[in-house]
Amino acid sequence: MNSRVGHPLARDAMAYVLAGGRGSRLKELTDTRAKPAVYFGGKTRIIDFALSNALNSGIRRIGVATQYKAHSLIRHLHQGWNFFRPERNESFDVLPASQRVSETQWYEGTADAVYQNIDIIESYAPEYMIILAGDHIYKMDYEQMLQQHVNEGADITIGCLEVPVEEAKGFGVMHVDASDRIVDFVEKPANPPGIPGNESMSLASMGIYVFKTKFLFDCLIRDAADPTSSRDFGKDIVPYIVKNGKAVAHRFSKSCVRASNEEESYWRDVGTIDAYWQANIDLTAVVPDLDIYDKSWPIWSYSEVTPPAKFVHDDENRRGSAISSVVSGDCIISGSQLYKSLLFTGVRANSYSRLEGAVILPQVYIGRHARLRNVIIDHGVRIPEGLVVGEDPEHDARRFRRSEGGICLITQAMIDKLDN
Ligand code: ADQ
Ligand code: ADP
Repeated sequence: MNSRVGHPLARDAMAYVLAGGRGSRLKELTDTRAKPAVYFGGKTRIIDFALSNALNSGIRRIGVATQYKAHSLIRHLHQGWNFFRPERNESFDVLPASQRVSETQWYEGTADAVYQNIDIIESYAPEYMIILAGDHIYKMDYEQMLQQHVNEGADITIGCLEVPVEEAKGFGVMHVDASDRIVDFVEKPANPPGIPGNESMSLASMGIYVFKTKFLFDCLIRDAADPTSSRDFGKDIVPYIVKNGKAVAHRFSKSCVRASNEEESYWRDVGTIDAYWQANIDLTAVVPDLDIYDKSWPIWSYSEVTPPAKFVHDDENRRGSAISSVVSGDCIISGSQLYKSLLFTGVRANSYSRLEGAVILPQVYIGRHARLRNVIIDHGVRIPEGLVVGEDPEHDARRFRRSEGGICLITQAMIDKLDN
């Protein structure tokens, strides 16, 4: 199984990123943008992780299927992912649900989002397809998965990881035999089965699938002719192949790209306010589990040219300072203090303000004397002078979106309603 077939398979593969989902548990953060377009980690958006994995794995053909609120996602892809050249056999296609097959039809499910673009994929004649979700944070070498797929002669290879049983309800859950062949698969089971011998954990699908292109097309065409199908990989395509073909599990631990001193294989869904806040704040740790400074596996993104971040000792003798924080370009921290916070591009924080556990999206302005603890502040919000958040939970919950874990999400609409 470890023997490699020698030739890099990534160059014969096309990555197809499903980026149409809303991610409704992120609440107002996905009111105007799709989950894959949500900002993450100071300079990047969530989708950059799957796309960078594809690029770093050697894949040079990429398609991105978009649907829900795709404006800022499409703009980001055009700005940041526009360096693919047809003369080098490279391609990058943004594929909005554009009613190519029928004039009234959006993408029905994830399988339909591929089916409706079969002709575009065919025009590039990739030998393998790797289907990815555009909404997870992880670093993975897909070449390893392609190699396993070919070595095993599988019909489908599914990326999987172990998750606690109580969290497995939101995943496709599988059983494998001793050779990691999948013998059973249930999509989002109410009572997720545990791993034999380790009942507290379940083997969950990461929603990453490798196919030979021809086999995938046959499956999609058969599925499209079935009026009872919901046209979804997890609900329809995968269960069918597990039953009628050879489905193999690929363990994420075999192909995750680890930071040198890290034990854990890092994968996060960041699908809730709490998970999103935590994964961003984790980057302020002394040695974060996710290494965004690793030059061997860079996370590519659109990044505007910015002046450097600046820390100002103001004329009233307040020191602008940041401790254990991540601060992006074009931020000016003037006479205010940051602790364990992550600032995206272009944030202005003014005198006497204190931020702790703050995830601040681009172009936010923070007025004087603000005290903000455990917050996420959306793109472009203007925080009024003296705003205090994170000291009175009930008061916060009346004004802002307060999560179970006590994190306040603040948008401009919420600020506009204050004092009215
Ligand atoms: P879910 O997490 O429910 O399950 P799903 O809603 O199917 O994921 O979305 C998968 C990806 O497709 C997401 O990136 C989403 O943005 C995108 N998407 C959703 N609907 C789309 C559409 N109509 N057009 C284009 N893109 C769309 C899946 C699998 C599970 C697996 C989990 C892992 O079904 O088996 O465990 O992913 O997260
Ligand atoms: P997101 O916050 O996900 O980027 P928005 O569309 O709400 O989504 O982005 C709003 C911000 O993007 C605004 O600050 C605006 O100045 C900027 N913006 C809007 N349209 C464009 C564009 N065509 N090119 C560059 N920046 C833009």
